[in-house]
Amino acid sequence: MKFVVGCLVLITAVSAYQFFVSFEFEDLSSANVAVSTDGEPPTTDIDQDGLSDTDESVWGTDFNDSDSDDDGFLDGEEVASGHDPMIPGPNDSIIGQNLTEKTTDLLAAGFITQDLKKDKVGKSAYDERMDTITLASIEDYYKGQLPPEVDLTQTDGNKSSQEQYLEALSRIFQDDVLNFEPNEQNFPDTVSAQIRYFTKRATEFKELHTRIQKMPVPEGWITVHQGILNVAFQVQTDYHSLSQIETDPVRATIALNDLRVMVTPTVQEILKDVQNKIKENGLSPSADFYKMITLLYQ
Ligand SMILES: [Ca+2]
Ligand SMILES: [Ca+2]
Ligand SMILES: [Ca+2]
Repeated sequence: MKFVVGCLVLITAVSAYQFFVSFEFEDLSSANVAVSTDGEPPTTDIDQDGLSDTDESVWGTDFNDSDSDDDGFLDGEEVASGHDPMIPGPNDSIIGQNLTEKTTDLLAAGFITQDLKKDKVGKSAYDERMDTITLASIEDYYKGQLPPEVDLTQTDGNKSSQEQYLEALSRIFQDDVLNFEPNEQNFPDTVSAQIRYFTKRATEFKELHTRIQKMPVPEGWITVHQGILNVAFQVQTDYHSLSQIETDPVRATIALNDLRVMVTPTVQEILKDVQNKIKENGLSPSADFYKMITLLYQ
């Protein structure tokens, strides 16, 4: 267990370092919340709440009401800070408690009670307690990523409904996923723009999750489908957490690690399942579908 924790801390530290050096620090008080991402055409925001009219439909909020759940916080403010704009506060956090505060509290308690005084407790007890604190944050993070229970519509598992299913998946992925990955040209270079970028991506993955959830699923594909839904939810949570870089850097660091290290193997595992099913059931998906698979494997 200790080795695993050590590796996680190391990976997280390296990722965090690369992440933070890419930042140009600036005053966030001037940040304008989630109106548009740099380089993208501005979208309209009729009620001026920081959430574009298009994004309001993803969140199910009213584009004519700046505070859809009447809890005193603007819809755009809520999305950008990881709160649900349709559930009145205070218990409306999408991502859970502040992990930086929690970690700091645990460390402070350890120093006060002298449980974290290396000279007093010895090196091995000290190491063990530090591991426990690190693990507690990581565990809390993953507890917040438990995907919601969803009701899926099932269809029969004949060949044509399976092929239709793959086509529908391929369309959704082409629309919503394959143009996501930031590269050096389109990744914003200021903190406020990066935060808007992460918030925007979270909204896009929420939309992806909703679209996939509504698809009819042929018999035999439920596990694959559930896997895809879970990844969409996981990535949505990761982007929400990354957007909290200023207020909760511990959470953002774990999220970055999750996106870089945990998500890819899960996606590849699902793609392997999909390919096996195509072979087993003698399906012939279109060329577009294979193009999507190739792109996702990269
Ligand atoms: Ca709006
Ligand atoms: Ca509100
Ligand atoms: Ca709310």
